[in-house]
Amino acid sequence: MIDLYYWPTPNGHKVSVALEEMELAYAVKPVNILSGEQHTADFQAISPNTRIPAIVDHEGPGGGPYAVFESGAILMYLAEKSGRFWPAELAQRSNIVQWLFFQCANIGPMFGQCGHFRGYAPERIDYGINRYCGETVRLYGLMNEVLGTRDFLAGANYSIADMATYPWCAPIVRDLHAIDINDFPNVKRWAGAIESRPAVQRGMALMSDVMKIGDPDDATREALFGKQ
Ligand SMILES: N[C@@H](CCC(=O)N[C@@H](CS)C(=O)NCC(=O)O)C(=O)O
Repeated sequence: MIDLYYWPTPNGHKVSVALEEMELAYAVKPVNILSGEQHTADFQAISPNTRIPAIVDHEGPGGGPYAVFESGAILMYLAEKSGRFWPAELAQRSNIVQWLFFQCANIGPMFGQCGHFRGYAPERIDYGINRYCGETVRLYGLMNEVLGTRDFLAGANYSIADMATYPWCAPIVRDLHAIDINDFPNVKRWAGAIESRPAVQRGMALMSDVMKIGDPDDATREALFGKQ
């Protein structure tokens, strides 16, 4: 059994989707990041950077519990463990790892900051919006180009790179980022194909009743960003 330390956000969804896709048994351990539960010592022992998602695999590599933090590392761990979405051939696997790192190093941070300056900053700061939302549009353009040459980010097959990227391009997140998906027809086609997968629908629906993006009150802002 795998414990999933989770809250319904784009980074959380990467792992709920992957667990559903790989048909691995898991138990959800909610970590309410809006009320500061990520800052407890117990959670920090599992996730040193005090961010969700994290997992504890109770049948880990030594036979006992094994904790993994950072969503990209979790996806690679689950793919290796399940043998699913993890091709044996080196070039195919490396393509997946490249696009997974691309997500973790670019899409996540830039889209995240675009959302921060649009939906969370206590005052409007045009420089931040222009910088990060400009990068977000550039990255959509890059994905649109790539997805004009193949069905999925890393090639012909759906992979953990797509599982990592799709939640950041889901409709509720696009709204926050002021992205019109019709400007990026290949991304639109790719997102539609991913959205139609039952495992994606189950993973994205996990705890969706408490999902809230943007518009924080003062207590939530303090839990997420500390005292300003
Ligand atoms: N690089 C990390 C980022 C994780 C992350 O930023 N998680 C957010 C939710 S999407 C979080 O836990 N935020 C709580 C906080 O900022 O205190 C990963 O990919 O796992």
